[in-house]
Amino acid sequence: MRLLVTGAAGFIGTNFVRQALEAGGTAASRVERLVAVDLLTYAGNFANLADLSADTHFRFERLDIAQRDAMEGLLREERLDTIVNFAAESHVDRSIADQAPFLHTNLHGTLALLDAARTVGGVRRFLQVSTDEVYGSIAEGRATEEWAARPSSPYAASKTAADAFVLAYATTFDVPAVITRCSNNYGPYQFPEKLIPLFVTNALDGHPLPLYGDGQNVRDWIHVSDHCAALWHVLELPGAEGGIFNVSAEDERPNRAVTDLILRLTGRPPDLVRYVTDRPGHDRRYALDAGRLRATGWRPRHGFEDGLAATVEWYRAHRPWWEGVKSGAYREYYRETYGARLRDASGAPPGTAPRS
Ligand code: TDX
Repeated sequence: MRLLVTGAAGFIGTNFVRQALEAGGTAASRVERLVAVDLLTYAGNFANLADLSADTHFRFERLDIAQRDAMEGLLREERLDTIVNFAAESHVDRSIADQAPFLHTNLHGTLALLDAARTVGGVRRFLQVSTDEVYGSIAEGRATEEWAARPSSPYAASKTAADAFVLAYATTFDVPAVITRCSNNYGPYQFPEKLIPLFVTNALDGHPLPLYGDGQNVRDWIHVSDHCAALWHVLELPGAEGGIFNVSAEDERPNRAVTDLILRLTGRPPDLVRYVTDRPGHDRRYALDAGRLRATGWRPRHGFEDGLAATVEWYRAHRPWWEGVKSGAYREYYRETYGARLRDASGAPPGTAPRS
């Protein structure tokens, strides 16, 4: 494969690239060339990939995927035959504060990349990395790929719109595109604005854990390395063009239960938990049916408890990484998102008596 990986310095992109190029990595033998692109906005971090620079298979370019001509040039120059599009603004809370970057990267960026692929030709597979959020909140059962999209947040709407264009380009222009929709990821290199890395790093520092609403919203968790293995699997699946594949370990948990595990793994007391004002439009539950992908032979390898314990250990061992990330503009973001909410917070869920 001669790969273009966009959003390569973000959380999932980093794990995917490292799986490809690390010695003994699951995909190393399949990769002839890997061109990594990232705009290095707040959540992208070149340090995640810096040690790979000596690898002759690897090239890094700081670029915006919405620059269609630059993308076309790269595809031509490097004769790339496979595209994996991770590049995205991905945090729901940020999309509520300002949807403009989400429209730019998630929709216009994906469209630019699709159009570059169509123009150049020679691309054997275009993999769009999408999300379970396109299905919206799921009251009962597990969403299959046949379910209609019902996005709740501006983030989810931008990913849904991008999925629609991917399918349109597959149908109208024969771009050999595939969409994967994954459940919530956790693991190394995740930016500490998402639930797990935020709570793990706050707990390690003895800082409060701001739990939204009643803490009973449910998410379906998968270790990032299982997600990445699923992507390699789908890249090589014959006849997958035009298809959609849910990716999930089908392991759902209420947020409070995840929080309690984090407290146990970090040895912190329950009174670190603060119930704060809920996220507007907060989806109650995500749950995916990954039967279609499992039927092709893919299986997740990490159980949640073990995967989370390893993740906590990773954050414990990589304090300089997350302390760097949590400085500067992050502090401003944290103050704006949590400052007032934490001042008004309670140690007990809304509508119940405080614990002490
Ligand atoms: O401070 C917090 N407190 C809290 O209670 C944060 C950041 C989150 N939460 C809750 C909200 C959700 O119910 O935890 C749950 C997980 O939240 P996020 O980590 O923000 O993820 P979520 O909104 O579920 O979306 C995630 O999964 C789908 C990713 O952020 C998306 O990028 C992905 O597409």
